[in-house]
Amino acid sequence: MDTRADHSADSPAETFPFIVVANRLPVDIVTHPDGQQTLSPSPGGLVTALSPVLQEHHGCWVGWPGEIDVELEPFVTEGGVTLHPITLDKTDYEGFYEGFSNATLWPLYHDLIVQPVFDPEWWEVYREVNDRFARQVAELAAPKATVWVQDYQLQLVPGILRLLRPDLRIGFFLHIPFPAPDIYRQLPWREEILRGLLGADLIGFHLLGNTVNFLHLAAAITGENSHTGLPALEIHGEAGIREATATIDAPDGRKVGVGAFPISIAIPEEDAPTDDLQTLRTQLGDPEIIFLGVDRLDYTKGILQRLLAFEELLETGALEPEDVVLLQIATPSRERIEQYRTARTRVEEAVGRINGRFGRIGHPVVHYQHSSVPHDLLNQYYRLADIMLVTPYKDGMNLVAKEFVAAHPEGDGALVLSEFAGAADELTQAHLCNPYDLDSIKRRMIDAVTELRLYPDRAQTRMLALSEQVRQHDVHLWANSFLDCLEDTAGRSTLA
Ligand code: GDG
Repeated sequence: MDTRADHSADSPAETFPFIVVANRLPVDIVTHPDGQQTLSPSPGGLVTALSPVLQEHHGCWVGWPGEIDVELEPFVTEGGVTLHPITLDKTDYEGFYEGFSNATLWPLYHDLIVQPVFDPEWWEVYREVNDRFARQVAELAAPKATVWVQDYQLQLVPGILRLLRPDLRIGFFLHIPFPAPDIYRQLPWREEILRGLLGADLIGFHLLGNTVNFLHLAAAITGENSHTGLPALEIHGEAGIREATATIDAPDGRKVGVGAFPISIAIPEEDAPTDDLQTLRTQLGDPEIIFLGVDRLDYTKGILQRLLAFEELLETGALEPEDVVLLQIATPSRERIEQYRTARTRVEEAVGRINGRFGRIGHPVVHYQHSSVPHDLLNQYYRLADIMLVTPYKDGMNLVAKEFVAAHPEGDGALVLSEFAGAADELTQAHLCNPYDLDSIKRRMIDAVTELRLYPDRAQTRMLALSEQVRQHDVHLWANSFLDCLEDTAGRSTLA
C-alpha cells in the first residue's frame, strides 16, 4: 500500500463499503525531531493482497498503529485507502495483546507448546477491546458494507458487530491453527469465543484440518447441528485454493459458511543483481552450502531444534565446518512475555556454544542476527541460501517457506519443512521433517545436502514443483477466493 500519512480523511461521518479490521494497521509510527508523529507504511502480505480491493472501493482499514497511548487522526493513503487508528492504553496492551491474545490464545491454538495462562482479568480486557474495535467499525460501515475481520485477537468482533449492524456482510479469517476440540475445550471462555466467531457469515481457516476441528467444536459446544451430526464438508480438491467448505447453523438461525483458504504470498517481480549475491556469499566466508532460517523469535518456530540438529551434524562429522554456514535471522517478538525471553536465551546460548565449538575467529559457523532486515536484503538472503530450514512445532501456514520457494524460480536450492507447518499440506515435495524428532531434522538436512551434491536434477525437479504450486496460488487468489465465497454465502455483493 502506498501509504503517505499527510492528509486527513474527508469527514468523520464518512462511511465505507469495504472495511478490513485487524489488530495492527499496516503502518509504523514515526516520531519526528519536533515531536510530531506521522505514519509510514509497513508493507506485508496482507496489505499486498487487500490493497487492490481496498483501493478499488476507497475502503478503510481499522487497527492499532503499534504504540500505546498514541491518539492519531484517520489518514488517507495515496491509493485512497483510509487508515483508521484505534488507541490502546497500557492496560489494554497488557491484558488484550500480551496477555489474552499472546499468553492465552497463542499457546492454546498452537497445541500447548507452552502452558496457556487463563486469567479472568485479561479476558475482561480482551472483551472490552474487541467491543471497542466492533463499535468503531459499526460507525464506519456503510449500509450493507462488507467487513473482513482478521485473526485471533479479534474473535469477538463478528458477534458484537452482528448485534450492532445486522445488515453487514461479515467475514472472519484465522491466521493461526485451530486446535483439536479437546485442547480448545480447556478455555474457560470457549463458548463466548465460539459465539463471537459465529457472528460472521463466513469463517476461514488455512487448512482442511483446522476446518474439521472447528466443525467438531461447534457441534459439541453450541448443540446446534448435533441432530444431523457434522455438516457435509464439500472438498474442492485442489491444494492451495478454497480447499473445503461447509455450512452450519448459528444459534440465531443464520447459515454460516466455514472453509479452508490457504494463504499465500505476493510473487516478487524483480530479481536482485547476481553480483550482490556473490558479495553476500563472500561475507559469509564463501561456504559450499548456506543454510537459512528466518523467523520471528517465537517458541513455536523450532529455532533451537534446528540449531541442535546442525550442531549434532557438525559433531558427528556428517557436515564439515569448512563447508557450511547457518544464517539465522530471528526478529524480535513479544519480548516481555516470559516464554519468549526463555526461548531467546536458549537460542542465543546454542549459537554461542556452536560457534565456540566449531567456528574460528572471523569464521563463525552460525551467523545470527536478532533484528529484522530490510525487505530487499531478505529477498537476497532467500536467493543466496542453498537450503532453507523451516522447522516449526506448529504454524498456521508459514509464509517464509513460500517466500523462499518463490525466490528460486529456476529450481535451485532445497527446502526442509516441518510437517506441522500449514505450508506442508501444499509443499509436499519439500524434505518434510518431524521437528519433535531431532534425528528426523538431521536426516532431512542431510538428504537435502546429498541431493544437491549428487543428484541435482532430482533436487531441481522438487523445487520446480514447489515453485509451480506457489506461483499458481498467490495471495491475490487467496483474497479473491475468500471474498467470492463470502459473497456466495451472504448473498449479493454490495461491492459489485
Ligand atoms: C502468522 C502465522 C501465517 C520475518 N523476518 C523479517 C521479515 N519477516 C516476514 C517474512 C514473512 C513474515 O514476516 C512472517 O510470516 P510467517 O507466516 O512466517 O509467520 P507469522 O509471523 O507467525 O505469521 C503464520 C501468517 O500469519 C499469515 O497468515 O503463515 O502461520 O503464525 O512474510 O518475510 N520481513 C522483513 N525483515 C525481516 O527480518 N522485511
